Amino acid sequence: MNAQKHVSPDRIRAAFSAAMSAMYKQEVPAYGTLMELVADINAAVLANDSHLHERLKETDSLERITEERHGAIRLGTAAELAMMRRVFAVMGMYPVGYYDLSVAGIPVHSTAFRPIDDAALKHNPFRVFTSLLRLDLIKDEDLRKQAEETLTRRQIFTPGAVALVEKAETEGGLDEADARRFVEEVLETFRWHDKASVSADLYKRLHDAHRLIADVVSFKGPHINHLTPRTLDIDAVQEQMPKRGINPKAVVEGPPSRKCPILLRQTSFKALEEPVSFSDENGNWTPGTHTARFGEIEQRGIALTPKGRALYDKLLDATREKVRPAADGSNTAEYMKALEETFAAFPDSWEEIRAQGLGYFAYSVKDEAALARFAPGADLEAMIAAGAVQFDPIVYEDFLPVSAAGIFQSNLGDDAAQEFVESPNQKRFEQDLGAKVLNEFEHYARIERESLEAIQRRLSTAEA
Ligand code: OOG
Ligand code: NI
Repeated sequence: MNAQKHVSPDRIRAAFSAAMSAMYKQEVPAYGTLMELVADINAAVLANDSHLHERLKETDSLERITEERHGAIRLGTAAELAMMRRVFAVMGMYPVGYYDLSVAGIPVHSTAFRPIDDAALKHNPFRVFTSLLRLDLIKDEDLRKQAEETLTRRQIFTPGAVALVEKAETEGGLDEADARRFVEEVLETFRWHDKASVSADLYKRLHDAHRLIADVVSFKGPHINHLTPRTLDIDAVQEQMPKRGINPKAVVEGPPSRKCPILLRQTSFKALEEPVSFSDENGNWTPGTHTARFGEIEQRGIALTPKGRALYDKLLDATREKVRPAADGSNTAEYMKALEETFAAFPDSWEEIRAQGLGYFAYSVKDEAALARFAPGADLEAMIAAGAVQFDPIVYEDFLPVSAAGIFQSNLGDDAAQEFVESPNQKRFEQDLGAKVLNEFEHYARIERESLEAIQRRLSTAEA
């Protein structure tokens, strides 16, 4: 076989991410405006912070700083999810994490398809937060059946895309020309269709059951519903969105702004009401509107251990018990204040976060000469104290269910809050997916452990 002629999955993913960005900017001009704002603010932050500027240059990520980090889609059937897994695998993206959104009144469960190892993330970090609609949570049986029937009739992948996935699987990759065609074919699945595949009447009934159900069932495919670049100052972007004519959601999701950032902060501009048309049985089109597509930004911090995550969840719950952020923004200042006050209980230095076992760190050699004085099996704390070993926070590359719910809600219209019975069902999700998802905590723990093992190996070889 001619493996040497195969394009690396990382390069296919990078090409796909760039193609998605170009398509989405054209489809949703407000997203282009958001990208410009993010680029301006990132440039301003870098101009004021030469240390950060140097670090990004060293880690080779300066040029790619405003490239998209993730996007999101919502699928309708198990078969779509299983095929989507195979499509993403061609691009080196694998399912990580299980997110149950039913807790937040949204009838989906989700995973994120993403590059896993460090080199792949550095090459191109693009992930797709992928949700599967849970028709089992629709009470109206008749409507559920109609939704199911509508979904089984559609084919969201082009024949070309399916053929190229099969080819990549049997041949172990794609050559240059096939990789280019693959990106073009796969892009079609994510494209917006303003002609709905249901009647205005069915759309309304789906919409009344839940806006998200209408979004998934009524169209030919799972249009990309947002893309998300990285910002170096999320509060500045949030504040300046209105000045550029885009309407931000009420609050930034996640932890407050801190010296030592933890997990993930994110915010979005609210989804736009867009013209669509519905078909009737005579083939006539009736005009209407649909609200689904938006733009988002994110800023990431350290990955937390289960202990750190439990503390984060506890503090977030405590904040929301004090002030529940209103969708109309009427208590935003109050909420942000409560958030900051409550999170004062979360240590804000890397030393303390490490000492309390709240976050994951990667360890590396800081000073060879100092390290040479230690024997195999040496105590980590002693090596750190001697300046031989240093630790750096491992960046959280995954998502947060409460934040995701906040992003969903603000983009479904502010009246969309609804109750569903909380019913996580990871087993069912994995059956539908045709694979197990990687547990994100185990993954970060492994990165940390491997960094420690590498140091111990250095001690043994130095001895020999
Ligand atoms: C996905 C919302 C979740 C995030 O960044 O947490 C998400 C959706 O609205 O389909 O993308
Ligand atoms: Ni998102």
